[in-house]
Amino acid sequence: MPRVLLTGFEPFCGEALNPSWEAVRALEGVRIAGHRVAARCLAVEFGRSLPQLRAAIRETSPSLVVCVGQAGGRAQLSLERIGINVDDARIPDNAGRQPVDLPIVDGGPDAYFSTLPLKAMLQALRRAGIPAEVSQTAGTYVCNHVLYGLMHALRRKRRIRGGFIHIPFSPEQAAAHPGAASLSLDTVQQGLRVAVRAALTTRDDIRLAAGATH
Ligand code: PCA
Repeated sequence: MPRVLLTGFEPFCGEALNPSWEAVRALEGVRIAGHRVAARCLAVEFGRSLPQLRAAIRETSPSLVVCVGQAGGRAQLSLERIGINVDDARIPDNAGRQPVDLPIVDGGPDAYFSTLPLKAMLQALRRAGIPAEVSQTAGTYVCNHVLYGLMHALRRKRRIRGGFIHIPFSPEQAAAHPGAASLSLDTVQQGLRVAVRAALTTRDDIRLAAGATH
Protein backbone atom coordinates (compact mmCIF):
# COMPACT_ATOMS: atom_id res chain seq x y z
CA MET A 1 0.00 0.00 0.00
CA PRO A 2 1.40 3.49 -0.85
CA ARG A 3 2.44 5.52 2.12
CA VAL A 4 2.02 8.94 3.66
CA LEU A 5 4.83 10.21 5.85
CA LEU A 6 3.70 12.39 8.74
CA THR A 7 6.24 13.97 11.05
CA GLY A 8 5.86 15.75 14.40
CA PHE A 9 8.45 17.32 16.69
CA GLU A 10 9.82 16.62 20.14
CA PRO A 11 9.02 19.22 22.85
CA PHE A 12 10.95 22.50 22.89
CA CYS A 13 11.00 25.84 24.68
CA GLY A 14 10.42 24.29 28.12
CA GLU A 15 7.16 22.51 27.18
CA ALA A 16 6.56 18.98 28.52
CA LEU A 17 5.09 17.75 25.24
CA ASN A 18 4.71 18.79 21.66
CA PRO A 19 1.14 18.31 20.41
CA SER A 20 2.45 17.83 16.86
CA TRP A 21 4.08 14.54 17.79
CA GLU A 22 1.21 13.51 20.07
CA ALA A 23 -1.25 13.95 17.18
CA VAL A 24 0.97 12.38 14.52
CA ARG A 25 2.03 9.33 16.56
CA ALA A 26 -1.62 8.41 17.08
CA LEU A 27 -2.05 8.16 13.30
CA GLU A 28 0.79 5.63 12.80
CA GLY A 29 -0.51 2.75 10.70
CA VAL A 30 -3.88 4.39 10.02
CA ARG A 31 -5.25 4.04 6.48
CA ILE A 32 -6.35 7.19 4.66
CA ALA A 33 -7.62 7.14 1.07
CA GLY A 34 -5.79 3.90 0.30
CA HIS A 35 -2.52 5.03 1.90
CA ARG A 36 -0.86 3.83 5.10
CA VAL A 37 0.47 6.46 7.52
CA ALA A 38 4.08 6.26 8.72
CA ALA A 39 4.77 8.57 11.68
CA ARG A 40 8.17 9.95 12.68
CA CYS A 41 9.38 12.37 15.35
CA LEU A 42 11.95 15.03 14.42
CA ALA A 43 14.41 16.78 16.74
CA VAL A 44 13.92 20.50 17.30
CA GLU A 45 17.48 21.02 16.11
CA PHE A 46 18.71 22.83 13.04
CA GLY A 47 21.48 20.25 12.68
CA ARG A 48 19.50 17.01 13.00
CA SER A 49 15.96 17.66 11.82
CA LEU A 50 16.65 17.54 8.08
CA PRO A 51 18.92 14.47 8.07
CA GLN A 52 16.20 12.72 10.09
CA LEU A 53 13.52 13.82 7.63
CA ARG A 54 15.53 12.75 4.58
CA ALA A 55 16.21 9.35 6.19
CA ALA A 56 12.48 8.92 6.89
CA ILE A 57 11.68 9.73 3.25
CA ARG A 58 14.23 7.14 2.08
CA GLU A 59 12.87 4.50 4.46
CA THR A 60 9.18 4.98 3.73
CA SER A 61 9.15 6.03 0.02
CA PRO A 62 6.00 8.08 0.61
CA SER A 63 3.76 9.59 -2.04
CA LEU A 64 2.90 12.45 0.31
CA VAL A 65 4.89 14.10 3.12
CA VAL A 66 3.21 16.38 5.67
CA CYS A 67 5.35 17.78 8.46
CA VAL A 68 3.53 19.10 11.52
CA GLY A 69 4.76 21.50 14.19
CA GLN A 70 3.45 23.47 17.13
CA ALA A 71 2.81 27.19 16.73
CA GLY A 72 1.91 28.33 20.24
CA GLY A 73 -0.42 31.32 20.07
CA ARG A 74 -2.02 30.47 16.74
CA ALA A 75 -5.72 29.67 16.93
CA GLN A 76 -6.24 27.36 13.95
CA LEU A 77 -4.62 24.65 11.90
CA SER A 78 -2.24 26.66 9.70
CA LEU A 79 -1.56 25.33 6.22
CA GLU A 80 1.82 26.82 5.42
CA ARG A 81 2.20 28.26 1.94
CA ILE A 82 5.94 28.84 1.78
CA GLY A 83 9.33 28.03 3.29
CA ILE A 84 12.08 30.65 3.02
CA ASN A 85 15.83 30.13 2.80
CA VAL A 86 16.83 31.61 6.14
CA ASP A 87 17.41 30.46 9.71
CA ASP A 88 16.91 33.24 12.25
CA ALA A 89 16.33 31.65 15.65
CA ARG A 90 14.63 33.77 18.31
CA ILE A 91 15.50 31.09 20.89
CA PRO A 92 18.23 28.42 20.88
CA ASP A 93 17.23 25.03 19.49
CA ASN A 94 17.28 21.87 21.64
CA ALA A 95 21.02 21.50 20.98
CA GLY A 96 21.71 25.08 22.09
CA ARG A 97 22.32 26.40 18.55
CA GLN A 98 20.92 29.75 17.56
CA PRO A 99 21.70 30.57 13.93
CA VAL A 100 20.97 34.16 12.90
CA ASP A 101 20.35 35.13 9.29
CA LEU A 102 22.03 32.09 7.79
CA PRO A 103 20.85 30.38 4.60
CA ILE A 104 19.43 26.86 4.97
CA VAL A 105 20.85 25.86 1.59
CA ASP A 106 23.81 27.93 0.41
CA GLY A 107 22.93 29.28 -3.03
CA GLY A 108 19.46 27.68 -2.89
CA PRO A 109 16.34 29.45 -4.15
CA ASP A 110 15.00 32.17 -1.83
CA ALA A 111 11.87 30.12 -1.16
CA TYR A 112 9.87 27.04 -2.03
CA PHE A 113 6.10 26.84 -2.16
CA SER A 114 4.34 23.91 -0.55
CA THR A 115 3.08 21.53 -3.23
CA LEU A 116 -0.02 20.56 -1.21
CA PRO A 117 -3.44 21.58 -2.56
CA LEU A 118 -3.85 24.10 0.26
CA LYS A 119 -7.20 25.54 -0.73
CA ALA A 120 -8.87 22.15 -1.16
CA MET A 121 -7.47 21.14 2.21
CA LEU A 122 -8.72 24.36 3.78
CA GLN A 123 -12.19 23.83 2.38
CA ALA A 124 -12.30 20.22 3.55
CA LEU A 125 -11.20 21.22 7.06
CA ARG A 126 -13.78 23.99 7.36
CA ARG A 127 -16.52 21.71 6.06
CA ALA A 128 -15.53 19.17 8.71
CA GLY A 129 -15.94 21.87 11.37
CA ILE A 130 -12.24 22.31 12.05
CA PRO A 131 -10.84 25.85 12.24
CA ALA A 132 -8.10 26.31 9.66
CA GLU A 133 -6.27 28.98 7.70
CA VAL A 134 -3.64 29.35 5.01
CA SER A 135 -0.54 30.86 6.61
CA GLN A 136 1.84 33.05 4.64
CA THR A 137 4.83 32.46 6.91
CA ALA A 138 6.13 29.46 8.79
CA GLY A 139 8.52 31.71 10.76
CA THR A 140 12.31 31.41 10.66
CA TYR A 141 12.86 28.70 13.28
CA VAL A 142 13.12 24.91 12.96
CA CYS A 143 9.69 24.46 11.33
CA ASN A 144 10.51 26.80 8.46
CA HIS A 145 13.91 25.06 8.25
CA VAL A 146 12.15 21.70 7.87
CA LEU A 147 9.58 22.99 5.36
CA TYR A 148 12.29 24.58 3.18
CA GLY A 149 14.52 21.50 3.50
CA LEU A 150 11.61 19.18 2.66
CA MET A 151 10.74 21.06 -0.50
CA HIS A 152 14.43 21.23 -1.45
CA ALA A 153 14.68 17.45 -1.01
CA LEU A 154 11.55 16.96 -3.16
CA ARG A 155 12.50 19.50 -5.86
CA ARG A 156 13.28 16.81 -8.44
CA LYS A 157 10.63 14.38 -7.20
CA ARG A 158 7.60 16.27 -8.41
CA ARG A 159 5.32 13.26 -7.95
CA ILE A 160 5.80 13.42 -4.18
CA ARG A 161 3.75 16.23 -2.71
CA GLY A 162 4.94 17.89 0.45
CA GLY A 163 4.18 20.66 2.89
CA PHE A 164 3.77 21.76 6.46
CA ILE A 165 0.93 22.29 8.94
CA HIS A 166 1.32 24.31 12.14
CA ILE A 167 -1.04 23.50 15.02
CA PRO A 168 -2.03 25.48 18.15
CA PHE A 169 -1.13 24.63 21.75
CA SER A 170 -3.00 21.74 23.33
CA PRO A 171 -5.46 22.82 26.08
CA GLU A 172 -3.00 21.59 28.75
CA GLN A 173 -0.27 23.82 27.34
CA ALA A 174 -2.60 26.79 26.95
CA ALA A 175 -3.55 26.51 30.64
CA ALA A 176 0.04 27.54 31.39
CA HIS A 177 -0.13 30.40 28.84
CA PRO A 178 -3.27 32.24 29.96
CA GLY A 179 -5.25 33.61 27.07
CA ALA A 180 -3.50 31.54 24.42
CA ALA A 181 -5.70 29.66 21.95
CA SER A 182 -5.73 25.86 21.90
CA LEU A 183 -7.20 22.87 20.08
CA SER A 184 -7.74 19.44 21.59
CA LEU A 185 -5.56 16.61 20.40
CA ASP A 186 -8.68 14.83 19.10
CA THR A 187 -9.59 17.80 16.92
CA VAL A 188 -6.04 18.10 15.62
CA GLN A 189 -5.90 14.38 14.82
CA GLN A 190 -9.22 14.54 13.03
CA GLY A 191 -8.01 17.65 11.20
CA LEU A 192 -4.84 15.92 10.05
CA ARG A 193 -6.89 13.01 8.70
CA VAL A 194 -9.18 15.38 6.82
CA ALA A 195 -6.25 17.40 5.48
CA VAL A 196 -4.31 14.31 4.36
CA ARG A 197 -7.40 12.83 2.69
CA ALA A 198 -7.97 16.07 0.78
CA ALA A 199 -4.30 16.16 -0.26
CA LEU A 200 -4.49 12.58 -1.54
CA THR A 201 -7.76 12.97 -3.41
CA THR A 202 -7.29 16.41 -5.01
CA ARG A 203 -5.32 16.58 -8.22
CA ASP A 204 -5.73 20.23 -9.14
CA ASP A 205 -6.24 22.66 -6.31
CA ILE A 206 -9.45 24.67 -6.17
CA ARG A 207 -9.72 28.44 -6.46
CA LEU A 208 -10.67 29.90 -3.11
CA ALA A 209 -9.58 33.24 -1.67
CA ALA A 210 -7.65 32.67 1.55
CA GLY A 211 -4.93 35.30 1.49
CA ALA A 212 -4.10 37.93 4.04
CA THR A 213 -4.08 41.72 3.80
CA HIS A 214 -1.23 41.94 6.31
N1 PCA B 1 7.50 24.27 16.36
C1 PCA B 1 8.71 25.04 16.13
C2 PCA B 1 9.81 24.03 15.96
C3 PCA B 1 9.25 22.74 16.44
C4 PCA B 1 7.80 22.97 16.58
O1 PCA B 1 6.96 22.12 16.89
C5 PCA B 1 8.57 26.02 14.98
O2 PCA B 1 7.45 26.47 14.69
O3 PCA B 1 9.56 26.38 14.35
